[in-house]
Amino acid sequence: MSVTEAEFVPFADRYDPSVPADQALATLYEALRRRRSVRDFSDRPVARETIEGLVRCAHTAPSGANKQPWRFVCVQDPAVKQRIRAAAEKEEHAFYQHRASAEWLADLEPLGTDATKEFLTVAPWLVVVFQSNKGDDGGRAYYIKESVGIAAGMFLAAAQLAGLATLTHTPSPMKFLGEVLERPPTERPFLLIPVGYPTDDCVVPRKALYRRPLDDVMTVV
Ligand code: IYR
Repeated sequence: MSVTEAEFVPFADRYDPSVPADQALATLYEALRRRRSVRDFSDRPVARETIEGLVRCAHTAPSGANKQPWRFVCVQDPAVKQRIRAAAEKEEHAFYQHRASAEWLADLEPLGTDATKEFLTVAPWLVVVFQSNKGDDGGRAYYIKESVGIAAGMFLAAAQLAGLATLTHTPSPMKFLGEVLERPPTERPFLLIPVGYPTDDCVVPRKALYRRPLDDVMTVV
């Protein structure tokens, strides 16, 4: 047996989809289709162990050469959340006042967003996903955006299954997150995900309910 062969382990005993595909998919689809980006968060707490569970799920993601080029900075400290909010609102003011194009502002109109980001101090957790240009071994990483995007998607799905609300927030530019959270220069902010529960009177934009027909997004050849 060659050295390379010796590096492989049997997979069959780790791969046992005991639930029929259609049934498993129906369960997952029912959960995922209900997900909406939420901006009205309550301050109801979420246990650190739950957040850890979400990161564990995200961390199962595939990545280029399995370098796992992500870091999930989970913020619960009110003072740090306050610093993030102040810096984010500064950028957002500039965005809404002069950085955004007319087309972009028109596209945002149905979402009712503005520069005030109360959720950044109200949500019990802000999970800031960073992309690292170094792999787990300190060497280079590959397909970084793709890898981190997949992990972030899995985080959102896990939160949804756990009955938690999330928002995919991208204050622009996001550079301040690296500074506030004292991350090394090898890490760049990718996505800011407030995690918690919606308020009882939380609303979501009607536009958020719409999904393009499957034929618009799926092609079979
Ligand atoms: N970052 C801004 C603007 C914004 C941009 C997009 I694209 C959205 O889908 C929503 C908002 C903000 O958070 O308000």
